[in-house]
Amino acid sequence: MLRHQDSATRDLRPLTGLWRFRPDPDGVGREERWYAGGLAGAIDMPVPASYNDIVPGRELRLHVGDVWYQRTARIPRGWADQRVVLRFDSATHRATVWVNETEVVFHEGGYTPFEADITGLVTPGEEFRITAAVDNRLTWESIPPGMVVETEHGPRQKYMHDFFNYAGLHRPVWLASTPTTYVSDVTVVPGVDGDVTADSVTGTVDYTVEVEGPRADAAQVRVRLLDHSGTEVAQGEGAHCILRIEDVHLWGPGDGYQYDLAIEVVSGDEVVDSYVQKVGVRTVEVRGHEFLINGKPFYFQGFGMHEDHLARGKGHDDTSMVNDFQILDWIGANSFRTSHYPYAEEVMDYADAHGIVVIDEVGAVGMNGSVAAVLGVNIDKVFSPDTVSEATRETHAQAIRELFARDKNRPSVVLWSIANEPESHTPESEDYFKPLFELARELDPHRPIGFVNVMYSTAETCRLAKYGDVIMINRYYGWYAQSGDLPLAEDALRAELALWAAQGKPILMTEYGADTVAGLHSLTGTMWTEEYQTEYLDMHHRVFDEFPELQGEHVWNFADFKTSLGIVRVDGNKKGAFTRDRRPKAAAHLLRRRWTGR
Ligand code: BDP
Repeated sequence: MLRHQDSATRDLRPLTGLWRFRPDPDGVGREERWYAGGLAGAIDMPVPASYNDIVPGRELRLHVGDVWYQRTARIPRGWADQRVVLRFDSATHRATVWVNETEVVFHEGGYTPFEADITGLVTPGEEFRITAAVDNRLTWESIPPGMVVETEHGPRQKYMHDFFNYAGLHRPVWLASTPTTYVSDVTVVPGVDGDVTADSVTGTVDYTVEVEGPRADAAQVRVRLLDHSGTEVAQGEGAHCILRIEDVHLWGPGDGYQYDLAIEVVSGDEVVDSYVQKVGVRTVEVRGHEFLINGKPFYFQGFGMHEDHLARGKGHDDTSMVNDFQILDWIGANSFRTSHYPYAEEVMDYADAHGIVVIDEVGAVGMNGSVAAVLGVNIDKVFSPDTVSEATRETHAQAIRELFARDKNRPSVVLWSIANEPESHTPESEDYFKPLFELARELDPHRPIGFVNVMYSTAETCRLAKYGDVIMINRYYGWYAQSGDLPLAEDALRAELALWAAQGKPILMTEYGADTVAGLHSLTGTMWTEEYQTEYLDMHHRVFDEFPELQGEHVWNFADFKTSLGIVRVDGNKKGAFTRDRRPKAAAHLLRRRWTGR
């Protein structure tokens, strides 16, 4: 889905700020038509933010079901004759939206955008009411999956993944105008003609522009490709064409150079619509055990992260975003994984613009009985008609389609992860995943694809590794296995890496880490201390450096984060190199030394 923007023919207004908000614990709002008027007894709720931690008390934090958001907005007078669109960058995990009393859109999936054309329902110059019922329930048919258990004290949400089920409107909401005949989608596929490592490289940009609206058939598309100084470096005619850029400035790690593809839809002399698409030209290739960006081996160093902050939970905020990216720069990280769901588009824009490499992950996490058991949730069979089933796969496929559509043009995205730590050694898991790998390949034949494996499936038993281009593994030797015993852990890690190395693909250690309470110290190798975390990391790095097949290390996690309540987490997961408020643990300094030499 094409993002909106201000252009010569378009306007964009954020609908962020305070919305009215009312939880619906009894699930009566739809029947009682709460959208038909002002929300009774509503409180103020910031957007974007998770609602869970805003109000003291358990009620909202552990709420299960719908909550209602509402506000009014005015359509600018100048928007007469324009198409008007209401866009939500996300609503976690599903939402129904009304404009005044008309339902305009329903969307499933908590981390991808959706929109509604509301032109016929609103009047330029006048106010209208937006109401959204946002449902946070995770079920066997949602991505990620979960279970709602009915009890005498009301419903209880259970889930099999290790981060808190924050919900609400986590990202901005927008009111946008476009011309009635408009650019509805743009796809760019960058490439190079010849040797990408040569001194002077010719870049190619294969673009496709889709136009919709009453004048679409008669309209022409013309494009100009502009460099940073605004100089035209190529131009094209038609909805599909391949542009050539002599002596291209490549996008690369640490260099987020992007061109502007200035698109115009014209009819005679009239510019009907104009839209600017950013384009980074780079190549990505897996060759043997190497992961090549622009023909050069790239070693991933960085973190698995989370959208997780004090008070606003998963709500996007530019201040924290830039601060987190500055910290990543300080520590020498060149990449991160969007564990375990698509992140805000602002985050992806920043990564594109600054040359930060991203493993983009679909929100499919918690499909593993063994992992769930560690977190205190017991399930018999993960893949079955009653649990993760064909219906779940439909939701999962849709989540893949929507993420790929959202992020397809991003140079920062060099690898897709279609799931984190699913069971992957059983025939049922293979049956479930095979079509999803096929779908992902069909949607994007240009980027490598993979999934993230967990220790319960080894190099010998994993049935999914063969479908991926790279091997991504999360391993916790010295934490969940050989707990506290680093010599034993070291042997086990080395032995396992040797088995994966034999498969001839690049190996990425997408998670390794140890829970660490900042300020807890020990001279005797005690787990949970800062010393243990650094020794643990040192041991891993020693082993990693023995394996040329290993092409990356992403520490789990960048920062401490919230999880569900349980006996294995003390106020959340503490595997951060930083605390939740971004103070460095000793590990952060160790990583900085390793990654920057400073
Ligand atoms: C892995 C998961 C991650 C967890 C981590 C941990 O991928 O979500 O938070 O382990 O246990 O199983 O800390």
